[in-house]
Parts: sequence; structure tokens; C-alpha cells
Amino acid sequence: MLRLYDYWRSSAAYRVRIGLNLKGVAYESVPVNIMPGVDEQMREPYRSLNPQMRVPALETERGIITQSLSILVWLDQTYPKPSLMPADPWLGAQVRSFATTIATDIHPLNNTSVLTRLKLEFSASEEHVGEWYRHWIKLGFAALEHMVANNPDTPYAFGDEPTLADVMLVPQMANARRFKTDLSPFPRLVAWDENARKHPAFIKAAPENQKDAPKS
Ligand SMILES: N[C@@H](CCC(=O)N[C@@H](CS)C(=O)NCC(=O)O)C(=O)O
Repeated sequence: MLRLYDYWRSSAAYRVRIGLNLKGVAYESVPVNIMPGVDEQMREPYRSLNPQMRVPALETERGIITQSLSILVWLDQTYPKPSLMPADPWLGAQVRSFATTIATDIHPLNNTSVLTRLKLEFSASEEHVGEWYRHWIKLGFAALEHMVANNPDTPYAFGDEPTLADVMLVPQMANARRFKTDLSPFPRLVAWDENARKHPAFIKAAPENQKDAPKS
């Protein structure tokens, strides 16, 4: 069985959980606690498994895959139905632009290790760290909202079924809400996120539904 090195609050791991659930692929979740101060991702045995010291990582019968986007592409190629990509190449390019804006331009600037460094090395206050966090989300979301401004009115970002765009959007929206970002300038993103979060695959992948989430 596939084994996902996971953390309930990791938005990058959340993407992979959604992908696995959409494909209906069974997996074992192995929590790696990345909370600052605990930092299991920096210690053995995880460190040898993924020397980048980040979650997620997926253990397959052929070895480890790191990087959520790479894992999702592998999943899509290995379990083609339902596809995470539109058949139309132009739409596919739009989906990849949307997904990589989140994966490579928004998320890395707001990673736990980046925020910790801002606090410890540059004495940034909680308030400034929050401002930093929201700044990169707002900039990225503004670009996405503009990109999709003329898209048809569909339940998911690029059609009637979820694609890689929704897989990336929902975890990033969770981060945005957690840091109290004003989402009113992004009505299309908000509507797609709200709809996708009603889908069983997204519900099962939600942070609060993971076994390592704190019990409320
Ligand atoms: N580009 C990576 C990002 C992975 C990543 O940054 N994961 C975060 C959690 S969302 C992490 O492990 N952070 C630990 C740290 O910053 O020390 C991916 O998409 O998989």
C-alpha cells in the first residue's frame, strides 16, 4: 500500500491527500510533526527519507517521491481515472499556470521554515509575519482571479469536475483563512473553494479530519 508522509496542517500534504482520495487510492498516512520546536522532518528517520526535510513524501513500491506536484502528476499517470487534467492542451496549460502560481509563487514564501527565520533571524513580530503571509497570498490570488475572470461559470475552477487547479486551491484557501486574509476581492476563488469542500474526497482530506489533528 502507498504510504504518505503527512502532517494534518501541511497544505502541501493536503493536496496529495485530495489527489489520492479523488483517485480512490488507499494509502497509509504516516504523520511527521513539523510543528516548530518538534521538527520531526529535520530528524531521523524522516531526514534520510527526504533530505529536503519537507512533507509530503510518498512511498511507492519503486521508492520515494517528493514534491506534491510531482506526486500528483505520478498519481494522475498511474491512476488515469478520473483525470486531474483537462484533455484540451490549452485548458491544461491554464490549469498548470493556476497550480504553479500556488505551488511555486505563493506557498514557498509562507512556509514554516521561512516564517521561523523571519522571527528568529530578523526579529519579525507576529503581526509582521501575519502581514508578510497575507501579502503573498493576496498578490497571488489577485493574479489567479484575473486569470479566470472570463472563465465560464462552472462548479469547479476549470469545468464540471475537479482538476489539479482545485486540488491546489483548496489547501491554499485554508491557509488564507487561517491567517485571516480578506478574501472578498476573490469571489470566484471563494466560490470554487466552497463548492470543492463539499466533495467527499476533499472532506476526507481536510486537516481537521486527519488522525494527527488535535481533538477538539
Ligand atoms: N514544494 C514542496 C513544499 C513542501 C513544503 O514546504 N512542506 C511544508 C509543509 S506545507 C514543510 O514540510 N515545512 C517544513 C519546514 O518548513 O521546515 C511541495 O509541494 O511538496
